[in-house]
Amino acid sequence: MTDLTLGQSPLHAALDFFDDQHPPAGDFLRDVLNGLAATPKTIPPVYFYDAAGSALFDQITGLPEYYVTRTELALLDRIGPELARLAGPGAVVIEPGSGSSVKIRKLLDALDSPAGYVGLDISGEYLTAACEELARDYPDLQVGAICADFTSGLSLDHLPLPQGRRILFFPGSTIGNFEPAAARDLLAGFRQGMREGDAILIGADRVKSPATLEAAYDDAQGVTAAFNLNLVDRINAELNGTLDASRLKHVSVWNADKSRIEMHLEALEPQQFEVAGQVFSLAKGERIHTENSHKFTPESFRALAHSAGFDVLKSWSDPAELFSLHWLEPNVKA
Ligand code: AVI
Repeated sequence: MTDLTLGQSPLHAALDFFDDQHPPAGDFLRDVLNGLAATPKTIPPVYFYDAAGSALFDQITGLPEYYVTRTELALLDRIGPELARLAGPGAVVIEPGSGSSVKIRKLLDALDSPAGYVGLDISGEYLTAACEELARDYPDLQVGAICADFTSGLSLDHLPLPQGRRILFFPGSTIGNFEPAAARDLLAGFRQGMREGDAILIGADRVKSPATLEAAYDDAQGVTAAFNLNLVDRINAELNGTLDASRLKHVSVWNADKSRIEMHLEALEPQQFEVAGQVFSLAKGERIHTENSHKFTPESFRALAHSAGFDVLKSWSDPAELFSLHWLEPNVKA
């Protein structure tokens, strides 16, 4: 293994390299205090994913109303041979925000003798565990891990990667959780780390009936509500908060103007609460905005890709046109 951090990090025997870029930890306290002082009140969705929130998100991916994950998985199965042809032999897959091991395995299994896999995530512990498991299961694959914040761009040039074509894999419609300008900046940041001939395989959820969308984000079993309300538990536990989850309700609404599902926590009655000694109040019906999940048409997605310097070479959808995967390649070289 090449330990690019020269001894600052634990050794990960199964990996070919571990590049710890020491991403700055998000400042939960600062972001919550600023967000609650703003109008409307807001908390960034990145804070959903503590251990309890990540477990709830895993449950969401299996819910009958949440068509996103199963549709994308079925699509990956269907288009596997085409992906193998597009990527060619010996590709190196790079996964920013490395997530579901089921999806990455489907992709690796579909490709023609992939040469490498690099997972990139802000949480080093989770990342290295997932990459090590992959390295053990795919002994012919060179596997590396980068502990970094992928929203600050990709820097890959210093890494001992195999020669093949690089394919960035960004599934799940995570792109939809970014505001349009941030989504463009994110893709443009990816593009800077790419060479001619490299590609992105990206999942993007589609615009569909508001009823289907709202149900996907407000399921009958209340798992998405628990996921949203878990933020309250996290604030109370970690930031000395006094929010009362029983006086808040989970709301999911389709915002047609912005083409996005929004999740909010809505006050059932007027209330005051503290976070880290600061007092806040909510009027009855007032909301704390906790997440945006943008949905795309083929045209709006193509416009986003173009604005970040990519051409959409190929797009695939399931028969019901719920979800799409797109193959992007950098257009004119900078
Ligand atoms: C992670 N992300 C793509 C999910 C989504 O669909 O926007 C997060 C989520 N929020 C509620 N349900 C799922």
